[in-house]
Amino acid sequence: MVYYDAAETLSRVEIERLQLERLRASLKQAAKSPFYAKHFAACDFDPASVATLADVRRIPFTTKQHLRDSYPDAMLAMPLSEMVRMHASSGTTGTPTVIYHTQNDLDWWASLMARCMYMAGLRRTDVFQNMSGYGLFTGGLGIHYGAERLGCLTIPAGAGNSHRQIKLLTDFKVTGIHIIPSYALYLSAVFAELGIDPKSLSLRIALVGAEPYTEETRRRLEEIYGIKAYNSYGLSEMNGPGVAFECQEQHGMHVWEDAYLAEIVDPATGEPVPDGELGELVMTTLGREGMPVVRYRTRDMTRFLTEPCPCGRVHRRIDRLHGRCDDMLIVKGVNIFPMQIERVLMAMPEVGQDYLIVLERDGYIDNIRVKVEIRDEYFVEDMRQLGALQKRIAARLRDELLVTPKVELVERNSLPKTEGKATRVLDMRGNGA
Ligand code: DLL
Repeated sequence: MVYYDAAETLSRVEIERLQLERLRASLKQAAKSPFYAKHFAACDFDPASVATLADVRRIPFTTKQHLRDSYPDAMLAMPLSEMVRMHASSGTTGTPTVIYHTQNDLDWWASLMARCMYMAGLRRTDVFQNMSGYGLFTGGLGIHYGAERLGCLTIPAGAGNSHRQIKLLTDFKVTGIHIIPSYALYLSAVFAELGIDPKSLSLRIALVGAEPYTEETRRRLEEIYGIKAYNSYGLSEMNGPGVAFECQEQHGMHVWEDAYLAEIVDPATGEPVPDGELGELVMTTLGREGMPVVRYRTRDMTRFLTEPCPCGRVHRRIDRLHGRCDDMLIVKGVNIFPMQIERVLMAMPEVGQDYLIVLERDGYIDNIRVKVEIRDEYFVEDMRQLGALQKRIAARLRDELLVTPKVELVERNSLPKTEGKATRVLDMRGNGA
């Protein structure tokens, strides 16, 4: 195995020994914060009593609401004067959640990030363009410091301004990029408009994450750009990017278990699910000193992959994220994840790079309408052909979802665009939906 950090080569026994040692230290550190002092006392939990990794289950979960209630700094385990940076989650609803970092925390995060990038095949000789928003969003600075730590020439392009992105990519012979999947799809349409084939650039590797996407989308991106696209998972509460990342096998993401303790639980009961079964990911920081977070309910649905990874790393892998538990739509009594819809659409060559799911209420009945962008060459004037395409898409969606959605074909660039993560679902059902 070619590795960046010796921690990648640890055996299962060594990982678990290290985790226990770090968990004990981390819980002791957490107890210094006003929030965890109270949280632990409320359940009569003494960090010194932890003898096995399973003992963590005696601690109640930390939720997003706890983080909000601790706003702005009740989770700090060290004085504010020791903190050198804060980030806030991209949460679109309510009070943002703030995460603080000491210099040690940032150093560790940067080296975890560099480890991910090296694993994906990037080296110090690469020219790396970070196309995600800088600022409070961790995809900017988080990835940026990782790329610099690895030694890449790092271009902090930020989000949006597609013509400038393409100019930078071309003029500086960029070989590696970080990009969110919805923007990568959108940018490919801009390339097409400009008559530039992205394959003619020097690009080799893309780090793609921060929002759910399907294997079909990955394949589409790899084909359009002529690259390898690696899935990258993280969340602000656990630093940001660099939590779990694909190796060159591109089959599930290794969670860096020397830095995080991962559990997968039944979202309804909070009990662990058997390995291999779908559940909600729960994460604990094992090394963050400024603001440790214990048993955080991510709301993200995934499963542990149980087969050993051919790459040789034994850090456990999680499956591509199925979406968040709160993203699940219930239409006519059927549970639907938006990613099921994306999977069907992105496998169809006639479908362009964008779509929108609209939930509507017709009297007492919920309906699902999918607006689908169609590629220019298929947007013909012959109504019969368009009608047939519409029917074909609806039939494929029905096979996957078991309810029949209304399909509306739309022209390129007619769906609303955002600069950050895409909004895939528009709920028009009004209150009480
Ligand atoms: O999105 C951190 C990040 C930045 C990850 C850049 C990867 C690349 P937040 O803004 O706090 O942090 O959003 C975290 O985004 O709980 C997931 O629901 C979702 N998410 C992140 N990565 C993936 C992924 C950053 N690869 C939330 N697949 C998480 C699916 C993802 N969902």
